[in-house]
Amino acid sequence: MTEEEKRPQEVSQKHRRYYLWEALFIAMVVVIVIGTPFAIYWWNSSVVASYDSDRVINIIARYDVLDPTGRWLVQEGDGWNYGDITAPYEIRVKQGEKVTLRITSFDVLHGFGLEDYGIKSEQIYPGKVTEIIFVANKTGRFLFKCTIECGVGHNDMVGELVVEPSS
Ligand SMILES: [Cu+2]
Repeated sequence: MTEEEKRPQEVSQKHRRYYLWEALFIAMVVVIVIGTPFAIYWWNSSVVASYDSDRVINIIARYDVLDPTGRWLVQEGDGWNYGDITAPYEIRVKQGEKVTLRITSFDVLHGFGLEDYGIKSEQIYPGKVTEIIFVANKTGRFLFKCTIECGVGHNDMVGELVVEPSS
């Protein structure tokens, strides 16, 4: 076999190897893109199931630049529905319940302050869940606010904790 005859074969073999890597890479991307939401869903629901609180309430702090409005999206159970801007600004519990708030941010840094219960969170980051656990021992309506100057809609970020009598 002369050198001239060998060359085309080498080239096509190299190409085949290249396509194999490309196919592998595409398969990996597909697995990550499709698998990530499932993994997050599974992780969230397993975490919720493992709390020993009476109530587990998810809250998303969301600052909308276009409105511009700051919002608290209060979602009980295993929801993390970032787009649900009609979610109430209200946390409703019964007296004596042990409450776990799992707060995250949609966008920028926020803070959660519930003065009447002596609660002031650390900084709430997007993509990270900040937990606050307390026992709702006082009945009434208590305001909670954003404690970090997050933008023009910052002052709108006022919600209410409603603690109903247990009897
Ligand atoms: Cu704020």
